[in-house]
Amino acid sequence: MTKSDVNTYTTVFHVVDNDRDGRITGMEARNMFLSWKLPREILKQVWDLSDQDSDGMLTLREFCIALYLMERHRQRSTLPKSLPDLLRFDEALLQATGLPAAVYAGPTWQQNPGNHSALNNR
Ligand SMILES: [Ca+2]
Ligand SMILES: [Ca+2]
Repeated sequence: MTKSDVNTYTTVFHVVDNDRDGRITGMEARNMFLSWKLPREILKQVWDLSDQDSDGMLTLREFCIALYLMERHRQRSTLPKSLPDLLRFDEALLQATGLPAAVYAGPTWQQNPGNHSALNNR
């Protein structure tokens, strides 16, 4: 996945996320998914592959994966049986959305705004 892919997907994400809660529900995704005119079972497979925590909603990260899989399917008509590690740890995607675990570690580094030296040390 390239950075410009991720940028495009992010733009689509914000359009599709009607209530702006940062998650795409099945309802929100429906029209966009249908506009791809893929068979229903493919859409279901794409959704299941992308929804990594199976909460029935897609985060930005999961949504990027979904769009990527649909584009890939359109080009080559194949879907992976399970999500390849290559995609799970895709560099452009991680840069844009962070590691999945970072979601839960959110507040701790806001408490130390002055302590960025370790992060900035290149
Ligand atoms: Ca939403
Ligand atoms: Ca999810």
